[in-house]
Amino acid sequence: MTSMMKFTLIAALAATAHAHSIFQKLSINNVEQPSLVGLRAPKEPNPVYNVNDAQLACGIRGTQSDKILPVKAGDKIGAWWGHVMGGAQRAGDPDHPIAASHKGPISTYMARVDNAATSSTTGLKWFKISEDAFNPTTGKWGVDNMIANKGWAYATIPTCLAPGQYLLRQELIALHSAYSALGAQFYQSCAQLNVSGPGAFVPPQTVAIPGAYRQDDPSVLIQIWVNSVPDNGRKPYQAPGPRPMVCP
Ligand SMILES: *[C@@H]1O[C@H](CO)[C@@H](O)[C@H](O)[C@H]1NC(C)=O
Ligand SMILES: [Cu+2]
Repeated sequence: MTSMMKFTLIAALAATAHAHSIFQKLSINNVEQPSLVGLRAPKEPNPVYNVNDAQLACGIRGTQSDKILPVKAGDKIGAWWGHVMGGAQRAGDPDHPIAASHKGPISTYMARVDNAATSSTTGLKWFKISEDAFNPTTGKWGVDNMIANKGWAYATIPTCLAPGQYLLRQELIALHSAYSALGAQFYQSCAQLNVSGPGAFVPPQTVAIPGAYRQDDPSVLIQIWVNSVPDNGRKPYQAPGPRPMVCP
């Protein structure tokens, strides 16, 4: 084997081992925003593994926009995922928007902040607004739906929500190696939003992130491979954390 062949082989193996993803762009009612505008996002497509890591809130510290995006309660927010910053790593990249092996749920949370551009992520009170976990009838995970949507996963700002500034956190959990301790991969970025609207609802039930998950939660430490298929044996799967809020 020549050294170039060896290098190519090692590079290919490395790329396979690190076929991760970054939530790096937003849309508001299907209007795309420029890359990273209004976002706090990792620079590299690497996940958080430890559910007690402070970076579970908004991802591995990377870029932080100085923009706060104006949205209305009821708006449809899109999160766009790409294999590396910018999207595909190369033409025909099979691991863009994420490797198909990375089965798991996609959940969206929000937390009220005083200033979405500058707020710390420590001590925030998060509530879930939507989740796309797993359909045991079809065997499709939230990640499968995101891939079918060319990297987009959506959530709607609850119509009843009190106006104000919020961080919106979308989390993708890849469960393909979650059968062993610290095997689940947590990917997330946070959008900086200024929500307007007639609502007044302040969700009474909130969680801390980190804090909401345990490393041995049955939805975090889980063998989803049954007979070599990553479909959880078609058994129901509940994403970790609280259920999404509902407007009164
Ligand atoms: C948020 O929106 C409200 C209502 O439209 C507006 O008065 C306020 O200036 C906005 N704040 C920021 C930081 O964009
Ligand atoms: Cu990965």
